[in-house]
Amino acid sequence: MVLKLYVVSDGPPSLSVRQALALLEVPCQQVDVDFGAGDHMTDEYALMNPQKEIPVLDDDGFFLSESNAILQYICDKYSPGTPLYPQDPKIRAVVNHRLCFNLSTYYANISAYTMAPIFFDYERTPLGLKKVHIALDVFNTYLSRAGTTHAAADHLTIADFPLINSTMTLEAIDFDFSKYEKVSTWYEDFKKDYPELWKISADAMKEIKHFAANPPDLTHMDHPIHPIRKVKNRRATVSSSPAGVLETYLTRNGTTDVAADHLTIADFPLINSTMTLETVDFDFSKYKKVTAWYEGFKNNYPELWKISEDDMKFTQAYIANSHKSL
Ligand SMILES: N[C@@H](CCC(=O)N[C@@H](CS)C(=O)NCC(=O)O)C(=O)O
Repeated sequence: MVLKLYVVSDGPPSLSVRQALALLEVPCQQVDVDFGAGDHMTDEYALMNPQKEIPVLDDDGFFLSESNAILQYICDKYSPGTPLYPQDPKIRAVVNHRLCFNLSTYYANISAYTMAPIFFDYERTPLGLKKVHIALDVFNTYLSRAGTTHAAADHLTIADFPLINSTMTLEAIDFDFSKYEKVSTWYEDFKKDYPELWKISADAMKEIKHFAANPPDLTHMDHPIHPIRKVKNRRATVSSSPAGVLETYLTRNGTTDVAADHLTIADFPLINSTMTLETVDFDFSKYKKVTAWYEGFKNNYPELWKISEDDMKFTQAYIANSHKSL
């Protein structure tokens, strides 16, 4: 029976196994697990993997989870002697070391900072950032000390895949790690030297970038560990009725400005309140009088409007950045 691999399309551990299978040309049926739908948290899935994590390999009823164990098993069973998982005890030990280092430290620290806040209700904290730098610094040190072109040897091994995919999640959130020169060179070399393998990571990176910009709504999920982020609907929280009331006042008064046929101090706070609607792109054009008065203010008092406009631009930039860093 053909191998089956349960994967999540943007999950670094799944990507690493897919890369090994692709390189070794091991036929395998990929089964996409819908993470958002919680497919991996069902009792049925727990029969394959009680950790309820993705990936899982199904080799004719032999179920194996933990991507490192899957990588080792694929090489041993389907390509014994492959340089991807060297037989020499010392080289193999270094490969195993790098796999453990990734699982315990590198991926653990990095994914808590890159991935977890995209999908769940976690903040990116200074402590989290410190841990990312520690992970990068340690890996950089390993690469410098060993002086190898790849993570564990002077050729590609299964240790490269998980470390590449952890690093890829940093690129996905535009995290600049260029000061870790050895890591940077090794990462860029992988892209150049193994374009087919890199494509597997690159496609996932696009998905992660998309989710970083549009955090998924997982409010339906009852996760045993991760806190679920409440979805903020900025538009829905903006009440339209105050604009409707102002529309009524302007209609009833029949004045060009809010309190008279000329500018008064009453216009300033009302302009600035209305400006906050424009700040979040709230469409209030159906309030014709409000719109005419608001646009009239901009045209008639450009110097005064500039004070409001500067504040609006500042807030918009702030919203855009906080959204980006989710
Ligand atoms: N140690 C595992 C980690 C696997 C893992 O964390 N997978 C994520 C998807 S990328 C997962 O299944 N998370 C379960 C969850 O958050 O509910 C491995 O390397 O296989």
